[in-house]
Amino acid sequence: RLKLPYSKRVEYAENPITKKLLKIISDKQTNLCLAADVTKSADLIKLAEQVGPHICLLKTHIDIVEDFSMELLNHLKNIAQTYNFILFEDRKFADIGKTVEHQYSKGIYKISSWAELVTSHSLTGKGVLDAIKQSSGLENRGVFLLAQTSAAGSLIDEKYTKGTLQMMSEYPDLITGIVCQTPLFTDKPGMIQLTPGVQVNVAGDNLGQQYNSPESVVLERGADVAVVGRGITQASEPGAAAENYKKLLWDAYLRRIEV
Ligand code: UP6
Repeated sequence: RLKLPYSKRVEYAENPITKKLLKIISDKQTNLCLAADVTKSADLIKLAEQVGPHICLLKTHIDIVEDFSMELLNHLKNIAQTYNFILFEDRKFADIGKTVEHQYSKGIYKISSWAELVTSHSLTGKGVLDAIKQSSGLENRGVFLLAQTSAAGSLIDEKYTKGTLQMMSEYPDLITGIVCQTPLFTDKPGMIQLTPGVQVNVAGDNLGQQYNSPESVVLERGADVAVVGRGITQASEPGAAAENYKKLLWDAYLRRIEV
């Protein structure tokens, strides 16, 4: 996985959104995912417009938006189409299958209706994946499973991480990839490693977040797509900051496949 260009990995992917994502990454030459963690609809729309040209994924926590409406999602869908990126809800499902089925498709957010990608914990086992699979149909939805976290003092241990990778292997048609911090599955070019906790010149925050540089996550830690939040959202010019992260991450990727 680590030495293959994104474009060559499309054929290994079994999930359609993984294929779509790999194509977007190659076409736009960006392996940057924005963590669009803002709490007002207008700010989210503005951010998506500024950063859209530079990202492959726009990751939301839709439940932090104070003035949420379906109108917001129509805006985001349009922007995603204009700039060719994928909407990705970082819901981190962690309940029994039946409850996840409801959380995925019902309630005010109706996540399955607009997010082509979601995150899920592996904590409660396969029922979660069966629930998502049942409600979405296989054609156009993908899941990132969380196998490690960037948070300090996390209770996730090696056994949990291994078990998560086992789940990934059992659902190759549904799983787009794994959220993790180290290169865990180098033998699977059809799976994407998504790595959050990325910022330049900052080590962490006061709530346990731990950051690594763009170069280190791609070259040492095996990231295929890097998640950057506050490094972009809190910059004076988010568009310019995103462009800078895009360049740093893409250069690191070029070095990785060439070495
Ligand atoms: N995220 C992490 N670490 C994980 C999993 N997910 O930081 O292990 C998510 C957070 C946030 C984003 O929920 O949306 O990635 C990181 O944002 P930041 O760059 O502002 O710290």
